[in-house]
Formats: sequence, structure tokens, C-alpha cells
Amino acid sequence: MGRYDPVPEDRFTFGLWTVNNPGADPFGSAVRERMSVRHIVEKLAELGAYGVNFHDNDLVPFGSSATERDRIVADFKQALADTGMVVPMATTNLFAHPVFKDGAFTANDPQVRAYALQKTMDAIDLGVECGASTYVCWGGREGTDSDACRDPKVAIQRMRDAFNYLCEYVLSRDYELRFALEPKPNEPRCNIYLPTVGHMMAFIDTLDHPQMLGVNPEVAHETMSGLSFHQGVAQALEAGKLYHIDLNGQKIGRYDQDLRFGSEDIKGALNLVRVLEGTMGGTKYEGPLHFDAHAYRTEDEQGVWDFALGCMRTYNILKEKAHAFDNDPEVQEIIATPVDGTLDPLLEGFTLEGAGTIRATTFDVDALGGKGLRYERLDQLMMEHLMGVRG
Ligand code: GCO
Ligand code: MN
Ligand code: MN
Repeated sequence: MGRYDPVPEDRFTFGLWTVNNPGADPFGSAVRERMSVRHIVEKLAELGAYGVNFHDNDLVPFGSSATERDRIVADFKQALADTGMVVPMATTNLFAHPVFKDGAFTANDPQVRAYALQKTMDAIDLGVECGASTYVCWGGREGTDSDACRDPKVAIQRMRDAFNYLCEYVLSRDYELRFALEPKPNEPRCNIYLPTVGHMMAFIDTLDHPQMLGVNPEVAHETMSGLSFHQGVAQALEAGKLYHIDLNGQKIGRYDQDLRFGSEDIKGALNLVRVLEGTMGGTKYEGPLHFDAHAYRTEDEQGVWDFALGCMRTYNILKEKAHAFDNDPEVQEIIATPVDGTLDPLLEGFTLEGAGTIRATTFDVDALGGKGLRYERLDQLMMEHLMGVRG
């Protein structure tokens, strides 16, 4: 086994929908046969993954009878038991069926909203039965093409009603389950409600049981908005709200590309891994490292496994680079913060006396403003670590 090859302790997971993506796009049909769930579980286990996640309909096709559902679940659980794979997360497909074309929890028709709750409660039961402790909600259709169709304030109220409802459902069943809400700015709708990590965190604070919900940020989604992914992730982690993560790669300003993790913006990926692994100190992310990505349309099945292994190896390589970078003495010297025994304690919080001292201090602003910070050298050191000539 190679030095960077994954092992279950690395906590890497894939959605059934990711490796089973058949390569269709809006301009062309599928290029790969769908694989059986057992085959996917076995292949991912062989590669060293920790688990799989699924939408209700990735496992149980839409419209299956109760008997078919139970048979599928039993076979799936057997595949998990045979391979040692686990299901840390489950989710609902609230976007594929035409019934959701106007949204699910935010649709104008109360019948659609009630159906979305019914489908989600069924899918929560399914997820919990398979061992899931995190429930992801991605509102792909919760948005607009014509903004004339509804008051966005009403949409947010409907979202709030839906999540309060689902939290009560989970509590009523005594499930050990937390929700991770996944923001996305657009696609497939022109504008999607709660489009970024920041919007989502503010929304969660308005719910009845905020501790039951956190965020599931995705590299591609924040990058589509032109935002710094690792800063959004760091804010969620610092607030104790990083309940899950969707790792992939994305070029800025494009459609949701779902590329192999780290294959775009390698410096952004390194900074993300530094945050997740806590190599700069502070809280470390302990949850599953989930890849929500898929292989290029050029690939056959072998290409899918090359893609999956690539995601995991890149993470492990970046993890090593993150440690090496943050332990590099020259890096530490540049980012070491100056210590001022008088002022440092005063900055920890307002006191009348402290404010008096700060206001009476004479600062040499010209000297402070004239000091070079050596961040050019620092960034070049990061590049040299990444390019493999240092560390
Ligand atoms: C997308 C989303 C989805 C969700 C998935 C889980 O842009 O299509 O990222 O892949 O993550 O539906 O809820
Ligand atoms: Mn996505
Ligand atoms: Mn996603």
C-alpha cells in the first residue's frame, strides 16, 4: 500500500450518487452503466473508504413498494456488514421529480410542501435504519426562475416551518440525528434561497432547536459565489456548526463542476485542509470527509475508481503538506504575532480603565505602517511546499 493510500480511519465517504454518476449532462446522454449498490460498496471498501451516503432514491428507487424497500435495505445492510463500511449521512431527493419544479419546502402549493415533508420523514427513517447520524438537506429546487412568483420572505418562513417540523419529528422518534443544511447560490434554479454558508448560519439561529442543525458547505458552491471556501468553513467550525462537508473541485465562475477534490485551486485546497486538520491550532473537524464529486464524462468504470482514489490521496497528501507548512520554522517566524505585555491583556475586553490606557497611549503609526510583513515570502513558501521542493 502506498504512503498516501486511504484507510477507513481517514473517514473518507462518497455519495452513492457520486461514483454512480453516469456522466450525462444537459447536452449529452449517459456514458456509463449504473453499477449495483453492492458493487459500489465493495469497490469503495477495497480502495480504503470509510463509508457511503445516499439520497433515499439512490438506494430505494422512486415508487418502490414497501416489500421492495425492505428487501433492498436488507441487501444493502448485508453489503455494509460484509465490508465494514458505514453510513454516516443520508439525505432526500427533493429535486428530481417534476412535483418539485416549484420547490419542495418552499413551493407555493401546500400539497407539494406536505408531500416534501412526508418524503423527508420516510427518508429520515431509512437513513436512521442504515445507521446515519447526520441528515443533509440540500434545497436544490428551493428558489426561483422568475422572482415574480413569491415573496422571498415567505419562502424563508416556509423553510423555517419545515425545519422546525422536521426537528420535532426527530425528537418525537428519539433519533440521534443532526441536520446539516447545504447552501448553493444557483443551479438548477436561477436563484436559490439561503445561498451561502453565512446566510445558512444566520437562518439556523432563527429556528426552534438551533443546536440540532449545522451546515454542510461545499467547495463548488461557495466558489461559484466567488467566496473563499476555507474562510466559510472556518467560521462554521469556530461556531461549532460544521456538521458535515462536501469536498470537490471547482473553477470560479462556472456551473457546479463537481471535480475531483483538489484538482482546481490547489492553494485553496491546502488552506482548507489546514483548517479541517487544525494544523494552525484550535478546533479540528472530526466528522466524515465526504466527496460530492464525480468522474469526467470521458471515463469508464476504471476512470471512476481512479477519480475516487484521487480524491482521497490528494486529501492525504495535502494533510502531510499542511503539517509540514505549519511546522516550517520560517513560516512560524513570519506569522508569529508580536507580543505586547501592556496592550495584549487590554484587548481581551472592555474596561473603563483599559479604554483609558488605550486612549492615552501614543502609537507610532508611521513605524507600524512602514513595517514590511513578509507575506510575499510566506506565500512563496506555501507555493514551494505545494510544488514539492520544500518540507
Ligand atoms: C448539488 C448538490 C448535491 C447535494 C446532495 C446531497 O449541487 O447537486 O451538491 O449533490 O450535495 O443532493 O444533499
Ligand atoms: Mn453541488
Ligand atoms: Mn453537495
